[in-house]
Amino acid sequence: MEQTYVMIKPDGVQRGLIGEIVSRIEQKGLRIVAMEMRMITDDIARRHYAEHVEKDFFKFLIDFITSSPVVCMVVEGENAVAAMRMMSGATDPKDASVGTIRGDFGLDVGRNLIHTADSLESAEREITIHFTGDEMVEYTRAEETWVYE
Ligand code: D4T
Repeated sequence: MEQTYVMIKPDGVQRGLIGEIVSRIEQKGLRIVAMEMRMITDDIARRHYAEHVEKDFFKFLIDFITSSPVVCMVVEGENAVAAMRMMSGATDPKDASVGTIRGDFGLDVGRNLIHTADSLESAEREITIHFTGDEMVEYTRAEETWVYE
């Protein structure tokens, strides 16, 4: 089982897409083991997006992600990192396939609705930034014998 970090960005919250996105995660069969609505602080935002500090869109990104509440989650399951990236779609919604969250609901790269960690290493780093161990729960979903062989 892998764990990944997922965040519904301010545009996803403001556009009333929390339920839709959470529903897709549940319907995929993945297990949400931590979830909280928060305002991201400037400090947390800079740590989260540290790899982009030199990019010209960095200031925009920090301003955007701290502008309104987000929903932070830890999502668990087999191949959870890749599964969530596939469900989110390409970074720029203009390139994202229909059927993905960005492909179905987005139009602009600066309003791409959801963040999901891009590797296991990133997932571990991001989970540590956003959650403490005791904020995550351990359980199985009753339907899991019907999700996994
Ligand atoms: P995140 O990290 O938000 O899940 O997006 P991705 O993993 O798919 O893409 P990323 O790290 O390359 O980009 C981070 C974040 O920056 C915004 N962005 C990106 C932007 O505003 N302008 C740009 O030109 C790019 C490349 C969108 C996502």
